[in-house]
Amino acid sequence: MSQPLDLLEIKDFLVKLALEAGELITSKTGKTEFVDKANSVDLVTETDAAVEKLVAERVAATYPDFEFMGEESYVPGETKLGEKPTFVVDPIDGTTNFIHSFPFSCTSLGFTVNREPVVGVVYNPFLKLMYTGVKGHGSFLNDERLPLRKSVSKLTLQNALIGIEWGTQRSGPNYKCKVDTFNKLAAEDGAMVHGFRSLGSAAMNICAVAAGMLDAYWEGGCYAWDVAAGWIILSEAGGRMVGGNPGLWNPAVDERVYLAVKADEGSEQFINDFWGSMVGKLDY
Ligand code: LIP
Repeated sequence: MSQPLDLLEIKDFLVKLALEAGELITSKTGKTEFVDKANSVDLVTETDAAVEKLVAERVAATYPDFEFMGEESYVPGETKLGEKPTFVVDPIDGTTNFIHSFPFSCTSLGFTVNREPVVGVVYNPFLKLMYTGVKGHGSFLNDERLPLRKSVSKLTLQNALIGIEWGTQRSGPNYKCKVDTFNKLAAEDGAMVHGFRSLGSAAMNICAVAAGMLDAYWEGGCYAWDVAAGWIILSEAGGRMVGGNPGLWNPAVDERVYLAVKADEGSEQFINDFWGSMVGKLDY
């Protein structure tokens, strides 16, 4: 019978690896040419690839029997997230931030079993923010347990500070759904929420929700590697990840449409109110 997984040992391995990856990331920021992927706002650099290579090599050397899924080696239609223990990695989440030297990029190192995130490490080497989460063992920002901020009032849509992203699709029905929903949420004759923030990194947005710095984060179009690590960090902080479309209470990690909500007694009502404010549906 295979040995039970030591999730805390895996977390420690990923923290050490994140620090090593962070050294590489900070050494290259502002010095790396970028190229387009799907279009002129979907960007990648040779540093993304170099960091993924480093992470993949360390994982293969330490956990040769586990699977690996990374953004830069993903092959659409071929790479599938299976039930085996899998490292689900975005070497640099917030690549556009990295290119612009805006200090909100991170390495996002997730670990799933049966497609469920169980260990997550998200490290922003510019601001020295190490977010960690292990199933059943809580989540932390550096040495502080999450959430850092207790709600001063019950979470409501009107009082919410919401993480959003424009993403890389800038035309078509998904873009229209986002823009129309942003407007409905912000407008005086809509929900008139307190505000929006776009950190430019799904992982950083989710960790900000886990910490209680954001009340929620809504996005469609990102992938399992963008969210896997943040997901367990969020849930171990008492937060909740539901789908980015109405009624999707239990999304898969590769659902590609997400709504992260902080720990709060009002979160279920918030989720229903948010979904009720959407204009159209996301389809990725
Ligand atoms: C980014 C995501 C972000 C999304 C961007 C991009 P990347 O990941 O974290 O949420 O809005 O379009 O996909 O490409 O920087 O690893």
